[in-house]
Amino acid sequence: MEAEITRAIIESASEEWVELAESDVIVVGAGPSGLTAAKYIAEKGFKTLVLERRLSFGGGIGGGGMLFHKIVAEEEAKEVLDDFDIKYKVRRNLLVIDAAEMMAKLAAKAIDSGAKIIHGVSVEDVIFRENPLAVKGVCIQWSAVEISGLHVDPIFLRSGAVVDATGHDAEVISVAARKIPLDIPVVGERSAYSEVAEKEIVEKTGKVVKGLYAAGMAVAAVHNLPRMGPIFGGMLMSGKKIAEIVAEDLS
Ligand code: 48H
Repeated sequence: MEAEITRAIIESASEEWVELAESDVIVVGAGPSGLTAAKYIAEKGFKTLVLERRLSFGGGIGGGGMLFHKIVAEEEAKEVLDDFDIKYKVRRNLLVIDAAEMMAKLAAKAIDSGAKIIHGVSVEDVIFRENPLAVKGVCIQWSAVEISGLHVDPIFLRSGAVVDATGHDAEVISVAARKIPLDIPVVGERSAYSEVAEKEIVEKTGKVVKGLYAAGMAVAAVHNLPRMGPIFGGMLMSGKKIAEIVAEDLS
């Protein structure tokens, strides 16, 4: 029995990993922007892989506002919330949402739309080509290896598009900006200015270089935009917008 458990797990995981060596789209980060992007991209029929460093979904959602288990969104996010069947209550002109419900439903709908989500994997670099400059995939490592500090070489996953949905540090774009001539200084986000921050992030959501895209707080890091605190509508709308842009570029 024990040997069969091991065979069942390793056989089925390995079969899938062989398939995952190439995807249409790799979304890095299973936070609000990444999960939203994954759902809308996958439901258009693109082979979509989400890589998440942690062993959980939702990125910054679970922490709510300073560990109070609620987050908020503005009116504009209603359409996306409805697409995910996420409930809300209106209070002080804001939509108030349960953090646990949002994490669970974003993940469930992304998976049901066909996106594959793998936990415990970190993206540490990109694959690139020159003339014209383009990102062609990512270099990945088990998060446990990353945390251990052991020197273990990564493996590669190719894709037509890579979406950096890694949050405040824009990890994928930052490493690319250091190592290939992207011509963008990733200077980081600005201090809080909630009235404008979400709108600006959605506006600037888009392509960074051929094959590499920014969604969610990564957009603020790349474009030096203000943060907004625990208000998440902009993250959802940024995820939806990047899905439309990526789908158009890949079609
Ligand atoms: C694999 C990685 C890697 C990597 C990171 O932080 P997130 O929730 O990101 P967003 O942009 O979808 O949402 C931001 C929101 O949570 C937030 O922080 C807000 C609104 N803040 C406003 C404010 O003022 O503070 O999720 C990113 C996910 C996390 O789960 C990371 O573990 C994961 O990406 N991740 N996964 N490889 N290199 N880097």
